[in-house]
Amino acid sequence: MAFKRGNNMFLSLALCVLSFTEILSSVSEAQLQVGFYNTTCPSAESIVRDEVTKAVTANAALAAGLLRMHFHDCFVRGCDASVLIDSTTNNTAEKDAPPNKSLRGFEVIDNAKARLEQTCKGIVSCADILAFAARDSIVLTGGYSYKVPAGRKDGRVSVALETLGNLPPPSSDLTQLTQMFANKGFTQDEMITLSGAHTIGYSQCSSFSSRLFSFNSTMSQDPILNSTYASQLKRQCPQGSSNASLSVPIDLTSPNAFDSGYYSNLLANRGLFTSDQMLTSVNTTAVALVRQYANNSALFLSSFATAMVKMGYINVTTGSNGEIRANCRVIN
Ligand code: HEM
Ligand SMILES: *[C@@H]1O[C@H](CO)[C@@H](O)[C@H](O)[C@H]1NC(C)=O
Ligand SMILES: *[C@@H]1O[C@H](CO)[C@@H](O)[C@H](O)[C@H]1NC(C)=O
Ligand SMILES: *[C@@H]1O[C@H](CO)[C@@H](O)[C@H](O)[C@H]1NC(C)=O
Ligand SMILES: *[C@@H]1O[C@H](CO)[C@@H](O)[C@H](O)[C@H]1NC(C)=O
Ligand SMILES: *[C@@H]1O[C@H](CO)[C@@H](O)[C@H](O)[C@H]1NC(C)=O
Ligand SMILES: *[C@@H]1O[C@H](CO)[C@@H](O)[C@H](O)[C@H]1NC(C)=O
Ligand SMILES: *[C@@H]1O[C@H](CO)[C@@H](O)[C@H](O)[C@H]1NC(C)=O
Ligand SMILES: *[C@@H]1O[C@H](CO)[C@@H](O)[C@H](O)[C@H]1NC(C)=O
Ligand SMILES: CC(=O)N[C@H]1CO[C@H](CO)[C@@H](O)[C@@H]1O
Repeated sequence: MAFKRGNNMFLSLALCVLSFTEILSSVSEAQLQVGFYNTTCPSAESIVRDEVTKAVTANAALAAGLLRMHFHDCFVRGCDASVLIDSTTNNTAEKDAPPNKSLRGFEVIDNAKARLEQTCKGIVSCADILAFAARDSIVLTGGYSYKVPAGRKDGRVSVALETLGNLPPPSSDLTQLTQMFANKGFTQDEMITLSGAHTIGYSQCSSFSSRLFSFNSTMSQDPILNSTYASQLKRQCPQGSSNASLSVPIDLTSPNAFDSGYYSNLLANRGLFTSDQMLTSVNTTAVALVRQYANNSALFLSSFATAMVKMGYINVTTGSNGEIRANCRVIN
């Protein structure tokens, strides 16, 4: 009896210790930390900033490319740099799926990674490099800076088909957008905030040409689209052209400035994608936020920074899971 009780006590104590360690480790595995590389690679963030600055100075449009890449990374399998992996003979990777069209800036990440491997080999993950680079791109184009919690590990899987169903197409309506962002833990307001990334960057014609030439069976042009803007787009993107090198600014007024111009465009029916324009076309709650952002760029910029930190947490792998890729394009 005494033995039994003692045994039980020992057992429950052991269980207690076990579950306590389990809780500790699961907490630390779910957590990212600002300044994660403070001691292991103190120059990590400045090296990334330096490479992003060089690239964006040479080609301002790369800022948009790097921001979009972080989004495409996080929405597919979490922020694990799966978007950077090259396809192999056996595997078609995310970057070779249709929504990858015009992803750009891969070489900026490669350059940062090469320097980081020289400075602190095997320490800084590609997923963190992407998160830093997206923040730096926002800052370089005039957005608000924010601290990037880090400590992500790189994944070992990248599957082209997984982009479908995780990345919303530009033809999405408000319900679809709200749902696809809800699937990643975002509210409709946060979806509207993150869509503001379209204040910088460019798009190929194919992402919106149906709004100009084949809207539906009775109308060739989307009637919401401002007709002056539509004419301008038709000059830039002639019907039938499949030239992938043609591109137009998503925010026609300031494609390299991180401002609230995107929302003003929506209110003037100059949203480039259906997915953009739908933010003002059906739901009064959504329109109210668009108006607020159009009228208060400081509110937009600070909400955007907050939403980016949240995006950077989507299904991250940390601790002993995952790896630190030596080359961001190939799993170790
Ligand atoms: C709301 C749903 C979204 C849809 C439907 C969407 C769709 C698109 C499309 C179709 C393009 C143009 C691709 C091309 O044809 O060249 C694009 C570009 C871009 N997207 Fe989005 N996107 C969405 C959300 C986001 C988010 C959340 C971010 C970042 C936080 C983002 C950042 C960008 C940037 C910066 C570009 C310009 C890229 C460049 O110039 O290289 N997008 N997006
Ligand atoms: C890294 O250093 C910064 C600045 O001193 C500090 O705010 C941050 O908490 C530190 N992070 C870690 C994980 O040590
Ligand atoms: C592709 O698959 C074959 C057979 O499963 C395997 O032998 C080969 O190593 C794989 N190649 C790569 C690059 O993964
Ligand atoms: C994380 O991944 C799980 C499946 O592994 C999925 O059910 C969940 O929705 C994902 N969470 C986010 C925020 O994407
Ligand atoms: C085409 O779109 C217009 C404007 O949204 C709409 O009124 C009309 O019913 C649509 N026609 C068809 C055939 O879907
Ligand atoms: C479209 O925008 C132009 C200014 O660029 C404006 O003059 C015109 O009234 C707008 N059209 C409509 C239908 O709102
Ligand atoms: C495609 O567009 C680019 C950029 O405008 C242009 O330089 C190129 O000549 C075009 N190619 C063709 C085949 O029209
Ligand atoms: C508009 O969006 C709000 C906030 O997400 C939602 O509660 C409401 O049901 C939506 N209304 C319509 C008509 O879609
Ligand atoms: C913002 O709204 C106020 C009225 O509430 C208006 O006077 C002002 O012009 C607006 N500013 C912008 C940039 O739209
Ligand atoms: C930049 C890039 O990797 N583009 C690829 C996107 O996917 C298509 C196939 O859907 C490839 O042809 C492109 O090379």
